[in-house]
Amino acid sequence: MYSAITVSLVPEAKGGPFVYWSGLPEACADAAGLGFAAIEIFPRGAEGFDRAELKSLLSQHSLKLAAMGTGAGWVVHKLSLTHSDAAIRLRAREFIRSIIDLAGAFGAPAIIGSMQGRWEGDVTRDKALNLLAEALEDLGAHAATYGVPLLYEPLNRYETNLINCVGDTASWLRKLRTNNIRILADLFHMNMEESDLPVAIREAGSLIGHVHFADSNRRAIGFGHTAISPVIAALREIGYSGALSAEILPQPDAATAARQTMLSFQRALVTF
Ligand SMILES: [Mn+2]
Repeated sequence: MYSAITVSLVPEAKGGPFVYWSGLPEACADAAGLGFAAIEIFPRGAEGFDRAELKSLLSQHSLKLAAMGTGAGWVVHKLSLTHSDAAIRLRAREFIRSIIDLAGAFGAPAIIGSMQGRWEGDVTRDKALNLLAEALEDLGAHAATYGVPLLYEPLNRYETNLINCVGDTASWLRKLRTNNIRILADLFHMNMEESDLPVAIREAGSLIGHVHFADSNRRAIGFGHTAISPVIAALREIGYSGALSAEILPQPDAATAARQTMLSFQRALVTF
């Protein structure tokens, strides 16, 4: 396992669960200074993204790119893979494809979270899940050309009505033709939806490809009431070797949230 911390480059997402908001140079310097191994970026889009700057910052600070989010497609452009309008669904897919290309060039996977949308109106739950499955087949195959998986994140009930639990996600993914989708286990969403976090992690096993490391209240681990040691033990048991990425609110401030995350690794005896 390795440590990672989130950076938002999307002003419209202000208030969202990302630690750093003041640009990549500051985020990389601070993350590396605290001993993080990687950053996870929430970009505004692939267009206009300064790839050369990212490459140079990662190398300068010996950081790796853990993953890139696609949520700006929803936050900024209101795109979703399950929208009732086929033209919007197509634009959603192209937006995600462009992030797969951007992250893939750095050997990192893209994340499908809020871009999954929700079922409503003319779109039944079955139809939405079929639309989502079709998109994952296509985008999962595209991610494979970079030798990376595509990450799918089950969200809590207030953010989607499609699939909320890790176990249900695992059963659903096992029915797809592609074997290149991995589950993003977000401990904040899981705190709301699972009856037992370690059990859910063990059940999904090798399908887990990324972890959003957040406490029950979306703050740094240790600032809420999630028992983290059994979660770490379950991740060890399934042989998880991916990121523990702090997708958390910058509370009381970014520096304290980042430091608390590092402290929580030490307290849970996570060694990298
Ligand atoms: Mn998340």
